[in-house]
Amino acid sequence: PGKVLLVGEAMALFTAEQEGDLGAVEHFGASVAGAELNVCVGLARMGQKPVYMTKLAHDPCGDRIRNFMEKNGIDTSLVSYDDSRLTGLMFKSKVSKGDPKTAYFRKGSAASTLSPADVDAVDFSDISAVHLTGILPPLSETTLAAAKRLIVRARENGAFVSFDPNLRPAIWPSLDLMRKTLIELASQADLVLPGGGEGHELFGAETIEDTAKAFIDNGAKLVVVKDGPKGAYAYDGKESAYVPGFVVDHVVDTVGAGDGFAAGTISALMDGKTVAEALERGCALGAIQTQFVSDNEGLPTPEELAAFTASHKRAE
Ligand code: KDG
Repeated sequence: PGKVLLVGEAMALFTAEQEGDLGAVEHFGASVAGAELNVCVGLARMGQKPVYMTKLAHDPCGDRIRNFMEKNGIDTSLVSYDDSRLTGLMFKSKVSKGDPKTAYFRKGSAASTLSPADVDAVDFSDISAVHLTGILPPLSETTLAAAKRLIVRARENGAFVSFDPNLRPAIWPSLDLMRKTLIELASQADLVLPGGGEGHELFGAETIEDTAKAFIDNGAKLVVVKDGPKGAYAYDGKESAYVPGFVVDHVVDTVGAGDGFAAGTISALMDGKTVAEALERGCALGAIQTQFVSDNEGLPTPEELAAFTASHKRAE
Protein backbone atom coordinates (compact mmCIF):
# COMPACT_ATOMS: atom_id res chain seq x y z
CA PRO A 1 0.00 0.00 0.00
CA GLY A 2 0.96 3.62 -0.56
CA LYS A 3 0.83 6.55 1.80
CA VAL A 4 -2.02 7.65 4.06
CA LEU A 5 -2.90 11.34 3.80
CA LEU A 6 -4.23 13.12 6.89
CA VAL A 7 -5.21 16.80 7.01
CA GLY A 8 -5.86 18.76 10.17
CA GLU A 9 -4.72 21.15 12.84
CA ALA A 10 -1.90 20.28 15.20
CA MET A 11 -1.55 22.20 18.44
CA ALA A 12 0.99 22.51 21.18
CA LEU A 13 -0.57 20.83 24.23
CA PHE A 14 0.04 21.94 27.81
CA THR A 15 -1.23 19.33 30.26
CA ALA A 16 -1.74 20.22 33.93
CA GLU A 17 0.51 18.33 36.31
CA GLN A 18 -1.87 18.91 39.24
CA GLU A 19 -5.62 18.46 39.46
CA GLY A 20 -7.83 21.53 39.71
CA ASP A 21 -8.90 24.57 37.77
CA LEU A 22 -6.76 25.19 34.65
CA GLY A 23 -6.57 28.88 35.58
CA ALA A 24 -4.94 28.04 38.91
CA VAL A 25 -2.60 25.12 38.10
CA GLU A 26 1.10 26.07 38.36
CA HIS A 27 2.88 23.33 36.42
CA PHE A 28 2.18 22.04 32.93
CA GLY A 29 3.87 19.41 30.77
CA ALA A 30 4.35 20.31 27.10
CA SER A 31 3.51 17.94 24.25
CA VAL A 32 1.70 17.99 20.91
CA ALA A 33 -1.98 17.31 20.10
CA GLY A 34 -4.37 17.19 17.16
CA ALA A 35 -6.62 14.27 16.33
CA GLU A 36 -5.24 13.65 12.83
CA LEU A 37 -1.63 14.03 14.03
CA ASN A 38 -2.32 11.50 16.81
CA VAL A 39 -3.53 9.06 14.15
CA CYS A 40 -0.34 9.76 12.13
CA VAL A 41 1.78 8.73 15.13
CA GLY A 42 -0.15 5.48 15.55
CA LEU A 43 0.07 4.71 11.82
CA ALA A 44 3.82 5.41 11.70
CA ARG A 45 4.46 3.16 14.72
CA MET A 46 2.46 0.41 12.97
CA GLY A 47 4.74 0.69 9.93
CA GLN A 48 2.47 2.75 7.65
CA LYS A 49 3.54 5.89 5.77
CA PRO A 50 1.42 8.81 7.00
CA VAL A 51 1.68 12.21 5.28
CA TYR A 52 0.29 15.04 7.38
CA MET A 53 -0.95 18.20 5.71
CA THR A 54 -1.25 21.21 8.00
CA LYS A 55 -0.29 24.86 8.32
CA LEU A 56 1.94 26.19 11.06
CA ALA A 57 3.60 29.49 11.92
CA HIS A 58 7.31 29.92 12.69
CA ASP A 59 6.72 30.27 16.42
CA PRO A 60 7.60 28.05 19.41
CA CYS A 61 4.38 25.98 19.08
CA GLY A 62 4.96 25.49 15.35
CA ASP A 63 8.60 24.52 15.95
CA ARG A 64 7.53 22.00 18.58
CA ILE A 65 5.05 20.37 16.17
CA ARG A 66 7.54 20.18 13.32
CA ASN A 67 10.23 18.65 15.54
CA PHE A 68 7.69 16.17 16.84
CA MET A 69 6.70 15.12 13.31
CA GLU A 70 10.33 14.63 12.31
CA LYS A 71 11.11 12.63 15.45
CA ASN A 72 8.10 10.38 14.78
CA GLY A 73 8.85 9.66 11.12
CA ILE A 74 5.85 11.59 9.77
CA ASP A 75 6.24 12.99 6.24
CA THR A 76 6.40 16.82 6.49
CA SER A 77 6.34 17.57 2.75
CA LEU A 78 2.77 18.97 2.95
CA VAL A 79 3.42 21.24 5.95
CA SER A 80 3.22 24.91 4.96
CA TYR A 81 3.51 28.18 6.88
CA ASP A 82 1.39 31.29 7.35
CA ASP A 83 3.33 33.76 9.48
CA SER A 84 0.50 36.28 9.49
CA ARG A 85 -1.14 33.86 12.00
CA LEU A 86 -0.11 31.85 15.07
CA THR A 87 0.10 28.09 15.62
CA GLY A 88 -2.81 26.86 17.76
CA LEU A 89 -2.40 25.63 21.30
CA MET A 90 -4.51 23.94 23.94
CA PHE A 91 -4.53 23.21 27.65
CA LYS A 92 -5.75 19.98 29.24
CA SER A 93 -6.64 19.42 32.89
CA LYS A 94 -5.58 16.46 35.00
CA VAL A 95 -8.37 14.32 36.46
CA SER A 96 -8.40 11.16 38.58
CA LYS A 97 -11.58 9.93 36.88
CA GLY A 98 -13.68 10.87 33.85
CA ASP A 99 -12.55 12.94 30.87
CA PRO A 100 -10.13 15.88 31.33
CA LYS A 101 -11.25 19.43 30.47
CA THR A 102 -9.69 21.13 27.46
CA ALA A 103 -9.30 24.81 26.57
CA TYR A 104 -8.43 25.86 23.00
CA PHE A 105 -6.46 28.86 21.75
CA ARG A 106 -6.87 28.22 18.03
CA LYS A 107 -9.36 30.69 16.54
CA GLY A 108 -7.86 32.20 13.36
CA SER A 109 -4.77 29.95 13.70
CA ALA A 110 -2.41 29.21 10.80
CA ALA A 111 -4.14 25.85 10.27
CA SER A 112 -7.53 27.56 10.00
CA THR A 113 -6.32 29.03 6.67
CA LEU A 114 -6.07 25.58 5.02
CA SER A 115 -8.22 25.78 1.91
CA PRO A 116 -9.42 23.78 -1.12
CA ALA A 117 -6.41 25.15 -3.07
CA ASP A 118 -4.10 23.30 -0.65
CA VAL A 119 -6.03 20.08 -1.28
CA ASP A 120 -5.97 20.65 -5.05
CA ALA A 121 -2.17 20.92 -4.94
CA VAL A 122 -1.77 17.37 -3.55
CA ASP A 123 -0.32 14.73 -5.87
CA PHE A 124 -2.46 11.65 -5.19
CA SER A 125 -0.35 9.22 -7.24
CA ASP A 126 1.20 7.47 -4.22
CA ILE A 127 -1.68 7.99 -1.75
CA SER A 128 -3.85 4.93 -1.16
CA ALA A 129 -5.91 6.15 1.81
CA VAL A 130 -7.16 9.41 3.31
CA HIS A 131 -8.23 9.92 6.92
CA LEU A 132 -10.39 12.89 7.84
CA THR A 133 -12.04 13.86 11.11
CA GLY A 134 -14.87 16.20 12.08
CA ILE A 135 -12.39 18.66 13.62
CA LEU A 136 -11.05 20.13 10.36
CA PRO A 137 -14.43 21.37 8.96
CA PRO A 138 -15.43 23.77 11.79
CA LEU A 139 -12.08 25.58 12.00
CA SER A 140 -13.11 28.13 9.33
CA GLU A 141 -15.11 28.48 6.13
CA THR A 142 -12.02 27.55 4.10
CA THR A 143 -11.28 24.42 6.13
CA LEU A 144 -14.92 23.35 5.73
CA ALA A 145 -14.52 23.65 1.96
CA ALA A 146 -11.12 21.92 2.15
CA ALA A 147 -12.62 18.93 4.00
CA LYS A 148 -15.33 18.53 1.36
CA ARG A 149 -12.78 18.88 -1.43
CA LEU A 150 -10.51 16.31 0.19
CA ILE A 151 -13.20 13.63 0.04
CA VAL A 152 -14.01 14.47 -3.58
CA ARG A 153 -10.35 14.25 -4.63
CA ALA A 154 -9.76 11.08 -2.62
CA ARG A 155 -12.72 9.40 -4.32
CA GLU A 156 -11.69 10.62 -7.79
CA ASN A 157 -8.27 9.10 -7.21
CA GLY A 158 -9.57 5.79 -5.85
CA ALA A 159 -8.15 6.29 -2.34
CA PHE A 160 -9.80 4.56 0.64
CA VAL A 161 -11.58 7.19 2.78
CA SER A 162 -11.92 6.84 6.55
CA PHE A 163 -13.80 9.39 8.64
CA ASP A 164 -13.97 9.93 12.39
CA PRO A 165 -16.89 12.30 13.23
CA ASN A 166 -14.95 13.56 16.30
CA LEU A 167 -17.74 15.85 17.50
CA ARG A 168 -16.43 19.13 18.94
CA PRO A 169 -19.62 21.20 19.48
CA ALA A 170 -17.56 24.01 21.08
CA ILE A 171 -15.87 24.95 17.78
CA TRP A 172 -18.92 24.73 15.46
CA PRO A 173 -20.91 27.88 14.64
CA SER A 174 -24.12 25.87 15.26
CA LEU A 175 -25.14 22.34 16.16
CA ASP A 176 -27.33 22.16 13.06
CA LEU A 177 -24.37 22.87 10.79
CA MET A 178 -22.31 20.31 12.74
CA ARG A 179 -24.91 17.58 12.26
CA LYS A 180 -25.59 18.37 8.61
CA THR A 181 -21.90 18.58 7.64
CA LEU A 182 -20.73 15.50 9.51
CA ILE A 183 -23.59 13.37 8.20
CA GLU A 184 -22.78 14.54 4.66
CA LEU A 185 -19.05 13.77 4.99
CA ALA A 186 -19.71 10.38 6.62
CA SER A 187 -22.06 9.41 3.79
CA GLN A 188 -19.10 9.44 1.38
CA ALA A 189 -16.68 7.41 3.51
CA ASP A 190 -15.58 3.82 3.08
CA LEU A 191 -15.08 3.56 6.85
CA VAL A 192 -16.74 5.65 9.58
CA LEU A 193 -15.48 5.44 13.16
CA PRO A 194 -18.04 7.01 15.50
CA GLY A 195 -18.48 6.62 19.23
CA GLY A 196 -21.92 5.45 20.43
CA GLY A 197 -22.61 8.91 21.88
CA GLU A 198 -21.87 10.48 18.51
CA GLY A 199 -24.55 8.29 16.89
CA HIS A 200 -26.97 9.64 19.44
CA GLU A 201 -25.94 13.25 18.82
CA LEU A 202 -26.08 12.97 15.01
CA PHE A 203 -29.03 10.61 14.47
CA GLY A 204 -30.74 10.19 17.85
CA ALA A 205 -29.56 6.53 17.85
CA GLU A 206 -29.98 4.79 21.21
CA THR A 207 -27.69 1.76 20.67
CA ILE A 208 -24.42 0.98 18.89
CA GLU A 209 -26.39 -1.15 16.41
CA ASP A 210 -28.71 1.77 15.61
CA THR A 211 -25.70 4.08 15.28
CA ALA A 212 -24.06 1.77 12.75
CA LYS A 213 -27.31 1.29 10.82
CA ALA A 214 -27.93 5.04 10.62
CA PHE A 215 -24.51 5.67 9.02
CA ILE A 216 -24.94 2.71 6.61
CA ASP A 217 -28.45 3.84 5.58
CA ASN A 218 -26.88 7.22 4.90
CA GLY A 219 -24.30 5.81 2.45
CA ALA A 220 -21.21 4.75 4.44
CA LYS A 221 -19.72 1.37 3.43
CA LEU A 222 -18.40 0.09 6.77
CA VAL A 223 -19.11 1.50 10.22
CA VAL A 224 -17.09 0.70 13.32
CA VAL A 225 -18.72 1.96 16.50
CA LYS A 226 -16.38 2.44 19.48
CA ASP A 227 -18.01 1.09 22.63
CA GLY A 228 -15.46 2.44 25.12
CA PRO A 229 -13.57 -0.13 27.22
CA LYS A 230 -16.19 -2.78 26.37
CA GLY A 231 -15.06 -3.14 22.75
CA ALA A 232 -16.18 -2.21 19.24
CA TYR A 233 -18.93 -3.16 16.81
CA ALA A 234 -18.65 -3.36 13.01
CA TYR A 235 -21.47 -3.42 10.47
CA ASP A 236 -21.36 -3.17 6.67
CA GLY A 237 -25.09 -3.44 5.90
CA LYS A 238 -24.92 -7.25 5.77
CA GLU A 239 -22.54 -8.68 8.34
CA SER A 240 -21.83 -7.52 11.85
CA ALA A 241 -19.19 -8.35 14.47
CA TYR A 242 -18.57 -7.36 18.09
CA VAL A 243 -14.99 -7.50 19.34
CA PRO A 244 -14.30 -7.17 23.09
CA GLY A 245 -11.83 -4.55 24.32
CA PHE A 246 -8.80 -5.04 26.57
CA VAL A 247 -9.00 -4.62 30.34
CA VAL A 248 -6.55 -2.09 31.79
CA ASP A 249 -6.16 -1.59 35.56
CA HIS A 250 -6.14 2.16 35.74
CA VAL A 251 -7.11 4.73 33.10
CA VAL A 252 -4.75 7.73 33.21
CA ASP A 253 -6.22 9.94 30.44
CA THR A 254 -8.92 9.09 27.90
CA VAL A 255 -8.01 11.80 25.35
CA GLY A 256 -6.45 10.28 22.23
CA ALA A 257 -7.94 6.81 22.76
CA GLY A 258 -10.28 7.24 19.78
CA ASP A 259 -7.36 8.32 17.59
CA GLY A 260 -5.37 5.29 18.74
CA PHE A 261 -8.39 3.16 17.84
CA ALA A 262 -8.51 4.72 14.37
CA ALA A 263 -4.78 4.15 13.80
CA GLY A 264 -5.09 0.51 14.87
CA THR A 265 -8.14 -0.17 12.71
CA ILE A 266 -6.88 1.62 9.59
CA SER A 267 -3.36 0.16 9.76
CA ALA A 268 -4.74 -3.36 10.16
CA LEU A 269 -7.11 -2.95 7.19
CA MET A 270 -4.17 -1.64 5.13
CA ASP A 271 -2.15 -4.68 6.21
CA GLY A 272 -4.91 -6.87 4.72
CA LYS A 273 -6.31 -8.05 8.08
CA THR A 274 -9.98 -9.02 8.52
CA VAL A 275 -12.48 -6.55 9.97
CA ALA A 276 -12.51 -8.45 13.29
CA GLU A 277 -8.69 -8.37 13.45
CA ALA A 278 -8.75 -4.67 12.64
CA LEU A 279 -11.18 -3.98 15.49
CA GLU A 280 -9.00 -5.97 17.87
CA ARG A 281 -5.95 -3.88 16.94
CA GLY A 282 -8.06 -0.72 17.26
CA CYS A 283 -9.22 -1.73 20.75
CA ALA A 284 -5.64 -2.50 21.78
CA LEU A 285 -4.23 0.85 20.61
CA GLY A 286 -7.14 2.69 22.24
CA ALA A 287 -6.60 0.88 25.54
CA ILE A 288 -2.84 1.46 25.46
CA GLN A 289 -3.34 5.18 24.82
CA THR A 290 -5.51 5.52 27.97
CA GLN A 291 -2.40 4.60 29.98
CA PHE A 292 -0.57 7.81 28.97
CA VAL A 293 -1.07 11.50 29.76
CA SER A 294 0.04 12.63 26.28
CA ASP A 295 -2.54 12.29 23.47
CA ASN A 296 -0.24 10.11 21.35
CA GLU A 297 3.09 9.22 22.92
CA GLY A 298 1.98 5.84 24.26
CA LEU A 299 1.06 4.47 20.85
CA PRO A 300 2.90 1.16 20.34
CA THR A 301 5.28 -0.41 17.88
CA PRO A 302 4.28 -3.92 16.65
CA GLU A 303 6.53 -5.45 19.36
CA GLU A 304 4.92 -3.35 22.11
CA LEU A 305 1.48 -4.20 20.75
CA ALA A 306 2.22 -7.93 20.83
CA ALA A 307 3.48 -7.65 24.43
CA PHE A 308 0.30 -5.76 25.42
CA THR A 309 -2.16 -8.19 23.82
CA ALA A 310 -0.35 -11.18 25.31
CA SER A 311 -0.50 -9.76 28.83
CA HIS A 312 -4.01 -8.24 29.02
CA LYS A 313 -7.42 -9.88 29.48
CA ARG A 314 -10.39 -9.19 27.22
CA ALA A 315 -13.53 -7.44 28.45
CA GLU A 316 -16.40 -9.81 29.37
O1 KDG B 1 -8.79 13.31 19.74
C1 KDG B 1 -7.84 13.96 20.56
C2 KDG B 1 -7.89 15.39 20.23
O2 KDG B 1 -9.08 15.91 20.75
C3 KDG B 1 -6.78 16.22 20.75
O3 KDG B 1 -5.50 15.71 20.48
C4 KDG B 1 -6.92 17.65 20.33
O4 KDG B 1 -7.45 17.67 18.01
C5 KDG B 1 -7.75 17.96 19.12
C6 KDG B 1 -9.01 18.68 19.29
O5 KDG B 1 -9.30 19.50 18.44
O6 KDG B 1 -9.75 18.46 20.25
